[in-house]
Formats: sequence, structure tokens, C-alpha cells
Amino acid sequence: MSYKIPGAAMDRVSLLWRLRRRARRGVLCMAFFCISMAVLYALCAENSVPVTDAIFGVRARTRAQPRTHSGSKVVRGGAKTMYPDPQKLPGVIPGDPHRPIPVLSSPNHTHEAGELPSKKVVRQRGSSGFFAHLLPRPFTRALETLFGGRRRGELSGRGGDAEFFGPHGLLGEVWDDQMSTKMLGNRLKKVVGSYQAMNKYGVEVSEPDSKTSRPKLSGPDLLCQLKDKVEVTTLTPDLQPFSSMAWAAQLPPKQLTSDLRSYNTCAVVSSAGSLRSSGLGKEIDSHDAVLRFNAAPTTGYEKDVGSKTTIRLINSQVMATEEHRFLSSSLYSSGVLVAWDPAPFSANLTQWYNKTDYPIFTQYQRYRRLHPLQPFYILHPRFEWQVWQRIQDNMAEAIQKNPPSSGFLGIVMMMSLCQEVHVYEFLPSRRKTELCHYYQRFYDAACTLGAYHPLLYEKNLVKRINQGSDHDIYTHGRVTLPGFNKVNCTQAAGGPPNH
Ligand code: NCC
Repeated sequence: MSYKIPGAAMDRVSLLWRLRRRARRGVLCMAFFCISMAVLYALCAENSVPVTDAIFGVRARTRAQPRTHSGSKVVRGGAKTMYPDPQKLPGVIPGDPHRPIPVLSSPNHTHEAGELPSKKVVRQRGSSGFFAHLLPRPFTRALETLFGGRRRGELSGRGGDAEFFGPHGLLGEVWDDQMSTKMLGNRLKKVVGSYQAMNKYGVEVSEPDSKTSRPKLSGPDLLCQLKDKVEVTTLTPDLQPFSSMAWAAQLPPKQLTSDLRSYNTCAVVSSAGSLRSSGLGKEIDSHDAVLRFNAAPTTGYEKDVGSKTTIRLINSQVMATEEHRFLSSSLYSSGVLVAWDPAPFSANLTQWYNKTDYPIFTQYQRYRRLHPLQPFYILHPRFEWQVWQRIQDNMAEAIQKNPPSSGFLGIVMMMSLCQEVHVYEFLPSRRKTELCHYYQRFYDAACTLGAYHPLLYEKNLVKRINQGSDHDIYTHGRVTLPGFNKVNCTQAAGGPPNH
């Protein structure tokens, strides 16, 4: 018995077939499109971040530098914020929280003698797998980015930041006081180069000339120069334009240096990732005063960073961006607070007041209303540029025309308040790592080597004035500096320097 499909039913079947075929073709096309975009993304992310941004609308940034975030909401009010262009510079995205933190040397080491980091770690960083030997480099990089969990901006292999940090990397065992941006990997070189070319704050100085440059000063001479030419000054209510403003009564009437007693021993705790597994907590807490920075916590990290906080130095970004919850977080409500904001190089206080990077004054007033009894100072912007000038004057190359990092400002501030200062992990120990902060899981070599801030040069300077041993740096990340009280400038190299 023959069975005939009626014409209408035939049409329906073939229509279904056609639809199925089209759907399959559509899915294949979509898959092909997605894969090509992913490969293109991985290749661009590796080689040219601005191109990637343009194509994919990704807002890349090097988390270690710009004072303004594209992603962070700024609590506005009063002063207008100024945004520098560095948003467009190459950067990284936060690291994968499930990846182990790359501690580049043995974790239980703090109090042992300095043995060299193990070979195991070298393998951990360097292995690119079987395909690495067969495929051309851009493809292996793209594959690593797509499937291997490699973070964007982290260049593996030659010329990358890993080579800088690795146990046999350029950074060496202990910081060399002649470090130069020329030694950086390509990505950071580009970022730093852009900042060096930028002059957001209108810095007016003649570029150092290698032929006529001054001879390198000795440690004692440098200390004298710092002592003589830098003064930690804070804002007081009598200064113009504040004297005519009602809220100025909230400013401390006296200078920070005259209010705070002179401490005997002080610890400055950088926020570096290399503090992880350091076991330095007890040692840090044994000091009379401990300085910490920005949003660096102690809870949960006591073993490595201690729990005492005498002074917290914060930048205006921390005060103004919502993510830091400056007004409500208990992190800031104990100890002495000191805040700073980058000011134009030759601006007077009125010009700065009208052109702060972040709304420091609005936030200050709000905070003071909530915590009227907590001592809270604002650094005079003259101080940041005095410190900057000392760095530039002692470097053979042009440094970034941006204020020094909070870390270096804090070191100089503590040298004015203490008899002896120990600085931790500012000069990286054998635990040196691309991990930016000990309390966060994102990775960027720029946190340690600098991008926006002239951090590399700050570290050169600190290395030159260090009175401790290289061994202390290697094992503890510890630098020993004298308080300015202890610096005798009549003995040092026949008198005070005359720059
Ligand atoms: O990262 P930050 O500093 O808070 O660190 C405090 C100081 O520790 C030293 N440091 C930090 C990390 C590292 N791997 N090595 C180091 O030597 C530096 O001396 C650093 O100053 C700042 O200087 O204020 C900075 O603040 C952050 C950020 O504003 C705060 O952490 C709040 O989120 C800046 N990051 C960004 O702007 C994205 C950073 O550039 C400098």
C-alpha cells in the first residue's frame, strides 16, 4: 500500500528542514565569530591595549597609578575633579582570585639566613607548555590568555615584568640604587614613558643633562639635603584662603610635627604584596609608632603586618571614591589621619583649593563632622613638591612629573617625627612579587616599580640613604633610616649641600 504525503504536509516538512539548516548555519557563524573575536581580543590585549579598548570598549588602566578611576564613583561636591588621560594607557585587570599568589621565594624565611629562591618557582613562572615550542609566540600568548588564566598585561617571557621579578630577574636580589626605566619591560616602559611626557601639574624644571649632571651624592649628603630642603607642613586655619572660611576651624591649629611627640622607633609599612607570608607582624608592632597607607587593613593580616596603627596617610582618592567608604568604614576612625592631594606645581593654596584632583576639602569637612575628636591633618602641597624636587635633583634622568607616592611622602614625614625609622617592603625583599597589595588579589608590576608616581626613583633614593644592610632588605624587606634629628649636617661631607 503506497502512502502519499499530501502537498501541504510536504511543504511543511521541507520548510522545517530549511529552518533547521539555517539555524545550524547561524549557530556555526556565531561560533566562528565568537572564536575569531576572542582570538583577536587576546592578540590585541597582548600587544596594543588602546587598540583593544577601541575595539572592545574595555577601559584598561594600570591600577597602580592614575589618581582617577574610570570605574570608581567619586563623591563629588565643592571642588571639581580633574581626570588625566592615563585611563587610556596600557593596564591590567584584577587577577584571578582562585589563582595562587606567586610568592617568588620560600614563605617561611623571615628570620632565616638568606638562601637563594628555589628553582621550582622559576619553573612555575616560566612554563608555557608543549605548544610553546611549536607555535609562533603571538599564538602561544593568545592561548595562554584565553585558556591559561594569564592576566592581561602580564607579559610572560622575554622583556616581560615576570623577568624583572623572577629570582634571576633584573631586579636582582636587592634593589640597585641605579635603577632606570630603561630596564623595565616593554609594557611598563610605555606607561612610564607616557607619564614622563605628560605634565598635568605644570612642573617647571630643566631636564637633567647627563653631561653636566651633578655628581651622585653620598648617603649622608642626601640625608642632609632632605633635612634642609624639605619641611613637613600641614594646613592650619590661619592660612589663606581658609582663614576666611567657617569650616577652617576644623583644621588643627598647630602643625603635625609640633603636635605629635617625637617617637623613638617608627615603622613604615608599605602595602606591597611581598608582605604576604612575611611573618613581620610582631616586629612591626614592637615600634613606638606605626604608619600605614590608604586602605591597607590589619585585620586578618596581623601575622604579616602587625595590628598597631598610629598614623594613616591617605591620598584624596581614598577619601573621595565610594568604594573606600571613607566616611563609614572603621578602618580610618582610629589613630591620626593625614591626607594629601596632588596640587599644581606652582599653585598657591587658593589655586589648589579650586583645582584639587579629588574633592579633599568637602570630604574632610564631612569626616570632621562625624569624628570631631580624631586628629586629622592635611599636608601642605608644598611638601609633596619639595620631596619631588629632591628625587629629581638626584636622578640622572627625567622622572615622572607627578607627586611622589604616599609611601615616600610617609617615609620623609616619619623621618621628621622619629629618631629611627624602619621601612618594610618598600625595597622588595626576596618575597618580591607582582602581587600589588598584600590585602588584594590583583597583579601589576607597576605597583612596585611605579607608573604614575616616580616610585622607581624614590626607591633609588631610599636605597642610597639606607643605613641597614642588604641582607636586611633581602630577608625582611627592611630599610633603616635615621630621624632628621639624628642627622648631623655639619659633619657630613663638610657642611650642608647648596643646591
Ligand atoms: O597602592 P598604595 O599607594 O595604597 O600603596 C601605599 C604605598 O606602598 C608602596 N607600595 C605599594 C605597593 C607595592 N607593590 N609596592 C610599594 O612600594 C608605595 O610607596 C605606595 O605609595 C599611593 O601612593 O597613594 C598609592 O595609592 C593607590 C590607591 O589610590 C590606594 O591604594 C587606594 O586604592 C594608587 N592606586 C591607584 O590610584 C589605582 C597607587 O598608585 C599609589
